Amino acid sequence: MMGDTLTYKIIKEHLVEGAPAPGEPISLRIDQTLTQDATGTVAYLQFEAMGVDRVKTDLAVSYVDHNMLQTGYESSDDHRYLQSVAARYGIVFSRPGNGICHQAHLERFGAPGGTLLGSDSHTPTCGALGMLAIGAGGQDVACAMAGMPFSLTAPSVVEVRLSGRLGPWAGAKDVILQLLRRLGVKGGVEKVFEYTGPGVHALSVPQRATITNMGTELGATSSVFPADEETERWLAAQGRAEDFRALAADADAEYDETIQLDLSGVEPMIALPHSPDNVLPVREVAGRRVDQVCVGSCTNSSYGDLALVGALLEGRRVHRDVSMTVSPGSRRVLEMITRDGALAAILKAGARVLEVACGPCIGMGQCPPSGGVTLRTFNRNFEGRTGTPDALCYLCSPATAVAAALKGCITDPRDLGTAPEVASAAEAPLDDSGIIFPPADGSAVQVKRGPNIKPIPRRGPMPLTLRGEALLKAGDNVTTDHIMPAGSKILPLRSNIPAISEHVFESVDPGFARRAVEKGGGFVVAGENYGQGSSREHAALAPMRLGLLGVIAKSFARIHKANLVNFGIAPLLFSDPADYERVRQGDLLCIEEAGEGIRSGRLSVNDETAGFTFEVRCELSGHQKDILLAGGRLNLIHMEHQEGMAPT
Ligand code: MIC
Ligand code: SF4
Repeated sequence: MMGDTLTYKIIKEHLVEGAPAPGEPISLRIDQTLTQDATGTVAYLQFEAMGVDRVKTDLAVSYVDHNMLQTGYESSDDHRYLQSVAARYGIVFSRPGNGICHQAHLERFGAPGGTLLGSDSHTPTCGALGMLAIGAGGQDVACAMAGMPFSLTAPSVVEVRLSGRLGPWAGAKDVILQLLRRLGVKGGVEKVFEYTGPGVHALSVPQRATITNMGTELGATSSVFPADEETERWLAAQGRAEDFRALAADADAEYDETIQLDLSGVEPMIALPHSPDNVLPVREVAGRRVDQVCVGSCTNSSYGDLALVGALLEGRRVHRDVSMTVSPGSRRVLEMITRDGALAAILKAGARVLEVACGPCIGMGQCPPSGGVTLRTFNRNFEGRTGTPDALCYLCSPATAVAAALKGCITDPRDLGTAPEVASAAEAPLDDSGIIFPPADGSAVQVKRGPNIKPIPRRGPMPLTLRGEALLKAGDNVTTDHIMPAGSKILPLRSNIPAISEHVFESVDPGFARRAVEKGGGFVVAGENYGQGSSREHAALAPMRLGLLGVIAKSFARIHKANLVNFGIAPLLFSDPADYERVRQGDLLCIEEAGEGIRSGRLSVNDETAGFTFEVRCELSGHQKDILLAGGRLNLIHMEHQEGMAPT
């Protein structure tokens, strides 16, 4: 009998149902949840609709970090709603300014060996602490808060065996960019990446977090590091030594795949527009002009990252043609760089310091100039995500970002000479001033709703026949940013599904929303990896509101597929990918006896316009089929309640 991987040790400790083997449907007990404001309002509206009196997980935290501009009353109302709902139901509230959810959770709450479910796709960041941390839609997180286990396909486990140590100018970002170059944005679907080997110990916890954070861009279910002496030291520096527990895979653990990576061979890398896997060594694109440089985001906003930026900018000036911004990942990071002088160096060099928030990463300000080139230490560079449709967005490490800010063009940081040495943490007193803990009994708390907070629309059970137009024919790798854009104009509508649904597919096809309504709903036809990127369930909820019946694609991204099911939209796979070529936008498609087809997993689609029939598959667990046929997860929960059954 072979030993266990770290991933399966945690899975087995939390297993509620199913066989713990790759590909099997399993459900896990969830210890902690996190939400952020852009997905949180809808998550809590759904939680409220479940009629539970208090959260049932060990810990639930509600962060406010995305929607920070408060350009109108909408976001302010959302924040007030989130704070009141937290107090009412026993949820810890992280106030705006306390931190970007993943950085703040890593510092304050993440713990080795636990499970964390978050309504944000970068939740795996806490895998840096030896935690199994998974991103999901808000509905699934709401169910976890209500005490239900989380269902998923048991992942296969890829060992990434690290040797050597990073050279002076190479960063953790370069490691994950190199993996993205090798494996691509769907290389990790239904997989967990588990880091092992002698190279692990030379990486600090925040460096590990950069890697686990961007494992999401591989499409991975999660990424995880062992909990070792470095983890223990780092947790002690956060005043949480008692949360440490040593954890690693068994020495004879068997992996489904192994990738060897020698850290000493990693050189500065950069992702070119418009995909995080479009990666080249920096030196191959050196010399390209740069208009903007942004440091921050949940990927690269730790103390170590910003201390490096401060050290590199010390005594230098940002190039006159470059606008540079720096956003600290947490109040604690800001406090540290204030105390040790890095902040002063950043300011003196001419960079702008933004508030502690996601900021430009989610298009909240700092849209580049038209046709502009922006270099960001972030994790996504999908077309249009910056808020400027024709901007060119590159992703790189903080060192590469500073090199470009100083020179005005893409520059290999090794050209800057000797690399400064920086620590991964600095002294700062522990400070919970940005956190509001809930009262022991919240039953008297009034939940405050603003006029922009609208009830979540629901649809009825799935009809016998699904009939409608192929409203859109899209290609491969459609992102949730394409389906449901974010940015400062649309993000304030996250609590108002009728209003936000008018923006579905806006950047791809401005007429989509109106057409969908006029035609009374229909289908989307797409290629591989449909719905990659964010966990935003708005990318399912808003199309549901427009009448979308199903998406027929060659393959789906994990979280989005689950979100489609949760809102009663059928995720269907072409049995023969060649049929994708034959269906045209505007064709009338009809699926008879849809319920039986969903149950059996095979359905036949009649393209009435073109006059042919093709087969599609519906690959879902039994529970997911129940959800889909009920027209969504909340419907099913209510049906089960009415039948007097406890939710499972
Ligand atoms: C993102 O990076 O796209 C987001 C914004 O953090 C999303 C969540 C959202 O859309 O609210 C994510 O990654 O899940
Ligand atoms: Fe925020 Fe960007 Fe991280 Fe999403 S990827 S959580 S928007 S910083």
